[in-house]
Amino acid sequence: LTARALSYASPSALPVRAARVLDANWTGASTVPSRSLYPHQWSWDSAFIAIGLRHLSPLRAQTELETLLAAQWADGRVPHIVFNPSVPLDAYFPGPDFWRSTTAGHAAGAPRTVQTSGIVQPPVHALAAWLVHRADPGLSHARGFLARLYPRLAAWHRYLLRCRDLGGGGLVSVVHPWEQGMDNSPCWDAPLARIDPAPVRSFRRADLDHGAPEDRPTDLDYGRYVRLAVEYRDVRYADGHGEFAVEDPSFNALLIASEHALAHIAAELGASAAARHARAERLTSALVERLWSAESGMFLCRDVSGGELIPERGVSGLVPLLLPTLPRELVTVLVRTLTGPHFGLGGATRLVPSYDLLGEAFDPHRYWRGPAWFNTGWLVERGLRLHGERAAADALGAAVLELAEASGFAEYVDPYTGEACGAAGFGWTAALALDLHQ
Ligand code: 9YW
Repeated sequence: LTARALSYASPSALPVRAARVLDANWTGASTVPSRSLYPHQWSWDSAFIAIGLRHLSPLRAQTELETLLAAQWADGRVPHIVFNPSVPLDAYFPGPDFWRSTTAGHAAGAPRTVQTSGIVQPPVHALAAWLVHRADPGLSHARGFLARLYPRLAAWHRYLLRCRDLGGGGLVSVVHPWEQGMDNSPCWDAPLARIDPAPVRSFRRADLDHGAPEDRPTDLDYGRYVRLAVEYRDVRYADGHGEFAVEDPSFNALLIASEHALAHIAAELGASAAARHARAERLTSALVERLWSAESGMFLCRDVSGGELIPERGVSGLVPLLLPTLPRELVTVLVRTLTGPHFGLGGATRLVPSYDLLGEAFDPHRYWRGPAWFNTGWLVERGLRLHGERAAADALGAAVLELAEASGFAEYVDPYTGEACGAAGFGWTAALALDLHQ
């Protein structure tokens, strides 16, 4: 073999290996999070994936977001899953036969030609669209990328702000743990405890065909996820009727970051950015007013039905670090919490754990109850860098790169040992490592 063929046969460079994962997960118009566990298009995965893909192919990155937004509902919601019709129905639960978007979602304006879920995921899309545009402004202008996406992104934010302010304090609520994206975080335990679980025998968990049961949410969790989703579907996805409503710091912080990005997009298109920056400011104030806990040294979730802050420290409460106008004293406290005993960054851990190392529910392997995830690592790295915490940002960025590659681009890792957990060849792990490598 020639040296070139050899290096091709066993590439060790991170960009090559990350590109291979993204190529293997590419379906022609979008990228799956995982070929085995998640064989459709997921909303916030696609945003993170586009952020990495822009370094590999700006065209594919634009297409990724366009495909997702083509499945937007007329009421503005961007569904959390866009189903691939060529994937067998039993490959993922709950599938299109469960969500029934084209019938149950009719009144809310679900698209007719593609099947989707009826819930949403965090609004990272405008931020992703702006970063994708900047990777190749020439191509973006030539294809009218921002001009076509802007009205859809604006409608998406409008849906959240008009239909999802269930607490009445100006923030957006999620109505299902899957919406916030950290499915079985201990932050949901109290509000979920009020939900009567659907019987275990009424559904089949396809996720257990691919994931170890001890790494996944429990059957009881799933029973409650199913109950909440069925109830939302049965009111035809009308908002304001459900038993579960939580204001989450990460979901709202991502909306604010995306609102700032939308302001940049508006300016690029020749429109005024002022109203959007002002709205982002108002949202930042509401976030601080409603979700900051001085006692916990971080943001917490608010249980809207119960009216209380939920006294659990999840990584979600650190994500607002990425907000440009967060008061400096809060930044200082957040960095102290991040590097202190609850998250251990730079000491016991190198990648941010998803939950309090000292929390009663901590489990280093069970999904969002302790393991470290690469998307939250990327978000916190961005926040640290934005606020001038350069050494901590450099160390976290280096850990993302090293652990992503060493784990085979795992879905998530043990926060102490870096041991790979969940699916291998995970889309956003590869994409965000590629982004930080640049
Ligand atoms: C599910 C696809 C999704 C992610 C979520 C993660 C998990 C389970 O997988 O959700 O069945 O949707 O918690 O954040 O978007 O990667």
